[in-house]
Amino acid sequence: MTILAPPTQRPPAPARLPGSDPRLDAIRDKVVAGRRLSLDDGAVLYGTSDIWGVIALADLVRRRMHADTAYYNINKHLNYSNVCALSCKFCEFYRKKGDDGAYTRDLDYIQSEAKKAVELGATEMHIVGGLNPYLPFDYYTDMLRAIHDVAPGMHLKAFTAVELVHLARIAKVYKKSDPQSGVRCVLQQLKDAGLGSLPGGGAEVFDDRIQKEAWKTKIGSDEWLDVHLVAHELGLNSNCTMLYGHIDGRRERLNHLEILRRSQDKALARLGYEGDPEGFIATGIPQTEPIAAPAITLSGEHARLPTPDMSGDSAKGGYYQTIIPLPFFPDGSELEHLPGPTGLENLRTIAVARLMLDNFPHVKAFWIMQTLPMAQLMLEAGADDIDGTVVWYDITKVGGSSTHQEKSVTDLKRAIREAGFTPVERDTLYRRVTRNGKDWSAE
Ligand code: V47
Repeated sequence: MTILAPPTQRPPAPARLPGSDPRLDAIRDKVVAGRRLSLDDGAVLYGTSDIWGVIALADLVRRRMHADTAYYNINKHLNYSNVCALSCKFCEFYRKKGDDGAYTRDLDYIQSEAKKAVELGATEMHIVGGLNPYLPFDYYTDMLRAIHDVAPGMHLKAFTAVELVHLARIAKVYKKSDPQSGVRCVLQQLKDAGLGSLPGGGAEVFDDRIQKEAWKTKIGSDEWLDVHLVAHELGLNSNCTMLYGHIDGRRERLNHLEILRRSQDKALARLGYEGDPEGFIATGIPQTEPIAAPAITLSGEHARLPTPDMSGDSAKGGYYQTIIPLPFFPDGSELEHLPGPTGLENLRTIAVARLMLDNFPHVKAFWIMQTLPMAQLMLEAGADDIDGTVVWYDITKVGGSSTHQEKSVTDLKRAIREAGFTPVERDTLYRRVTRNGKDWSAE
């Protein structure tokens, strides 16, 4: 017979659960107080075996910013050409002119895709391609105008920083001595033609060693950051990515996040936000001159940054909206011999990004690359967005899937609800969308 000990004789409850890491206590105190984490804190978050402790901290930040909201959108990706002057080792998308499967879409094709997007009720087209040396600059402005002719309300999130430097070169306005002015010139023309924001691609990992080994001839971190700075100055919002799990290490990822965090500090300082010594954001007090940026931490409802006004003189309100950690897919690339990151590394990386990027309103688990089941889990690990319905995606094909990678709104909402969150349709600028059939309006 088992005799239960009376309550007074039970051993005291352990101070922490088995497997939990005491080093996370000090980090939790900082997170609770809204203070910025250091790179050393980041190394603990990456190094600890208590991955569930890390996830719980990221969830705390995510819920403080977005409660149980999880965003999705109705969008369509368009890859206008896969012909590329570069041959990055991680990329299975690029082709050389004349190769099997090389394509460049004409304006009729692009317009018909835009019409299909309207039929689907899409609010966004995400448009990127290779650095095609055979297309003139006019192709790009004509493309944006052609889409707007048939889809006037569509937000065009288009062209990565790498493409924009390429466009400045083919438009013959690029000067090595002053790369920003050429990029400003093409961005202004693209904006006049209907460009709405910049996607986050092409950032890879900001590190010279890795760049030399895996994407030698691509622009480096300084130029990538310059392009986004100019976009922000022109009132365009942008996103950023981190391509990880190839020849990079965790320390390099943390450096990448730190560089992005500092870049966002500057964008928010230009917007008039002041850093608070205690870490919590002080609401915007406009400053006359852009300053060396203080650390600015977003917290609570302040995670809702103002939608930039893209017109006239007030067009200086751009910032990074979301970080999208992208797990490396080896298949078909020159780095095919590498295994790619594991599911737990993907979960941890989303959580670390949420915790380190305290001045980013959003963290996206891009379901196409993470898979929808993993994106569901990531909503509990710091992510508040899973991207959209997508339809066709040509850059990575997970597990041998075709370019047709589509989810219905019902699929996305079901996945979000099942994970315990409330699905909210957003537009590209994270405004809530209200629908009446195919017609929609944003907040
Ligand atoms: O720039 C290329 C990456 C990016 C591979 O801004 C690869 O909302 C993994 O930037 N394995 C394009 N990744 C995707 C992208 C993106 C996606 C979703 C939303 C947004 C946004 C941006 O894909 C490229 C590159 O970094 N990539 N090859 C690969 N084998």
